[in-house]
Amino acid sequence: MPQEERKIIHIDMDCFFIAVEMRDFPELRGVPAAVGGMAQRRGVISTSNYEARKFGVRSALSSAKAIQLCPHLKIVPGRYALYKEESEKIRSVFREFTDLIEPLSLDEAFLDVTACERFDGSATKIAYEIRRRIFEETKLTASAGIAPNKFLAKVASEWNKPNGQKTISPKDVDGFVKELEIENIFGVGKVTAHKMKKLGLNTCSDIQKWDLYKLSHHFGKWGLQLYNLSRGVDRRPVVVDSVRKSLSVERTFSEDFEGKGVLLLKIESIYEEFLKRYESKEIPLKQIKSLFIKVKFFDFKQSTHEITWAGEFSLDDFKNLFISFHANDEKNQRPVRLLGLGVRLYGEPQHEQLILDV
Ligand code: TTP
Ligand code: MG
Repeated sequence: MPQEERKIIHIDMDCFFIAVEMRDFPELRGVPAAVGGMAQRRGVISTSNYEARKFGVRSALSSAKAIQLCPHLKIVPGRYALYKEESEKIRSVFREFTDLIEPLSLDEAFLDVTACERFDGSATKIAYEIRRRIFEETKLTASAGIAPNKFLAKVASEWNKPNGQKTISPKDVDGFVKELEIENIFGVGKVTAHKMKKLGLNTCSDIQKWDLYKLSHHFGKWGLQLYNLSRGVDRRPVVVDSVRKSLSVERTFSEDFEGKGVLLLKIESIYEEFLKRYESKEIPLKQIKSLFIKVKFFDFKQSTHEITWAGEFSLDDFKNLFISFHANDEKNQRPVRLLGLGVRLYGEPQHEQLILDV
């Protein structure tokens, strides 16, 4: 099917974590507020409400800096299990409209509604209804972007945030991308944007003036991507992840922890939970490819440590994995905000290997 014929919706909840808190605690409404760790414990901001954003308080900023910028900021600890529950409710709403759902995070997903026949197939009306149903179920607001592909749908969902939506219909694509600044293209971070601007590329229409050869010369393999995206062309499908590639359990702490001893204790309790999940899924041992631990530090930098594996595993194997990771580099001893552990799996069930005696 040509990409013009697809109808993609990108849904993104508005200031998700703090929106949940404002819903449950009215004293946080109308004043600058954020979810985050304590400043005294070198905590960071997970997200902030719009009142706080006016002061420059944003995700990943240290809480200490946030209070400097906005002295009357109210910082509350996160309730991650609850955010996950709300996320589940949102996903059930999506399933009322399509099975083609690609979640990007707890609060964000792409939906392919090309085959959805409700509202005479109008993706704009479907998006309104999805947002209305989300509000009915959670009392939280979402924004939506509706477009012929993922790239444009995602850009569009930002356009009328919060609690709004924008449709880019196929006939509007050309006009829309012409004005679009390069920072909106996925994959263009600060460094690439700087490089592009030095070359005189500020908007998609600037990129359109370069031929594929020139783009490839300057940006390598990425040149083709730029060529297409600057014209609003993006053929990536909405991918439903059906084959399980890993099984893991992770936990975000309400405060940062450091020190091998305390983190090993955390590993013990996470492992218990993991084992319950593992056993409930009846995954055969031979499907295990590797064991891994995942660590997110107080500054949101993230690292995984992995070891190839075959056969039985135990708590001690994960503990040893953590100990070697911890000892490997001083950087790995920074305060930790999230710990996870799990197994990676072979994509397809592995067949018994036949061993022949000769
Ligand atoms: P986002 O969708 O990036 O942000 P948001 O929903 O808070 O705000 P917006 O209205 O602009 O969409 O992230 C979703 C949630 O993920 C956010 O509520 C908190 C969490 N998060 C972090 O914990 N740390 C981070 O650095 C980011 C970017 C998000
Ligand atoms: Mg969001």
